[in-house]
Amino acid sequence: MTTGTTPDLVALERGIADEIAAAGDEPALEAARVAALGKKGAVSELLKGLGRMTPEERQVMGPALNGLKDRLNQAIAARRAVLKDEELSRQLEEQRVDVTLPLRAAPIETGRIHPVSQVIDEITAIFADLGFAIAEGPDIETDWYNFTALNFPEGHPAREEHDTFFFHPKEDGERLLLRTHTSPVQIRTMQTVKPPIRVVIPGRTYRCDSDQTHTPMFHQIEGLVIDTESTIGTLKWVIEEFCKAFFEVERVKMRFRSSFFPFTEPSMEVDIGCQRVGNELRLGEGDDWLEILGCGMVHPNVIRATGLDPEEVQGFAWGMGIDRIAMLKYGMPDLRAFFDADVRWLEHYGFRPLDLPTLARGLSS
Ligand code: 2NL
Repeated sequence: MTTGTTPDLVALERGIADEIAAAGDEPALEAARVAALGKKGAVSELLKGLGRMTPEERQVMGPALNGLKDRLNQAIAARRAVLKDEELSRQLEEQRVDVTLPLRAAPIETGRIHPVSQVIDEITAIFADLGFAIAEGPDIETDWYNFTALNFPEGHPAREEHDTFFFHPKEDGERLLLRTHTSPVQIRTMQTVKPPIRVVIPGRTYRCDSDQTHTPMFHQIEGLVIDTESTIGTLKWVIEEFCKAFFEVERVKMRFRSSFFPFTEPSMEVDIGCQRVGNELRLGEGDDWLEILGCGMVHPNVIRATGLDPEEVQGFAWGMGIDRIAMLKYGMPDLRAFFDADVRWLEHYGFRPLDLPTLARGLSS
C-alpha cells in the first residue's frame, strides 16, 4: 500500500462522528454504527486490509485504525445515553399521572360474601356463644346414615317424600345418595363423640325438587344436644335464645306446634310472630305467624342406632332451612337468584368480606 492510497483517516473520522452526533433517534444511530463498524462498514473494511500490509505499514495503521474504532464506539455509547435521556424526558413530559384520581377498589373492597355464607356465620356465632361445637360431614352418604339410622323404616313412605338423588348401584348392590338433610352428620357425631354432645351442623343438602320456592341443592343447619338431663324445657330455651339473637330483637313471640318427624318424639314446628308494616316484614312481634324450624326430642331408636343407650342418655335436635331464613332476614324476594352466580345480585345482597358477624358488635350491622 502506498501513501497515495492511504485513506484519510481524519476526514473519515470526522464524517462518521458527524453522523453519530446528528443521529436523532436510536435507528439513525444504529445505521451510523453499521455503516462504520458493521460487517461491511467503512472502518471494518480498513481493518480487514491490515492483513495485506507490510509489517511496517501495519505498525502504523494497526494502532491508528483500532484507536479510531475505539473512539467511534465511545462516541456511539455517549450518543446512545443522550438519546435515552431525551426519550425519558419526552415521556415524562407527555405522560402525566394525575395523583388526585380515585384509586381502583382493591379485591377486598369489591368482593362479596354470599348471604348463605353470612347467615351460616351468624348462626354458628350464636351457637358457639352458647357452648356448641361446629361439625361437618360428607355430601355423599349411605342409605343407612341418611335414613335407616334416623328411624325411617325400610319401605316407609317418608323415604319417598325426600325426593332423593340416588347414584347408580355399586357392584355389591349398595346405592349411595346425596344427603337429603344434614342429620347424617349428627349420627356420625353420636357414634364418635362421648356425651355430653352440643353440636351444630351447617351444610349443603339435596332433593330432586325445583320450583319458585325449591332448588335441588339447598342449605340446612341442624343442632343436637345429647346428655343425661336435657328436656323440652331446655330445647325451648335454646331455640328462644337463638331467635332473639338471630333476628336481633329483645323479645320474640313464639309458638310450638305439634308435628311429626321420624327421628324425634315428640316433634314440633316453631313459628315466630310477624307483622307486615308497609313493605317491611317485622319479625318477632305481630299477629301473623312464620314457620322457622322443626325440632323435638331425639327418638330412642335413633339413639340406639348410634350405639348409645336411650336409658342412659337423651336429648333434643332441631333443623332449619338456611336459604329461606336468609331470604326472610335480608328481604330477598327470589330464592332462585341465590345460585345464579350473578355478580350484580351479589353486589347488591352480598356482605363485605371484613364485616364478620360477632355477637359483641351486632350480627349484621
Ligand atoms: C326441619 C326439621 C329437624 C332434626 C331435624 C335430628 C337429627 C338427629 C336426630 C333427631 Cl340425628 N333429629 N334433626 C330434628 C327435628 C327437626 O328438621 O324442618 N328441617 C328443615
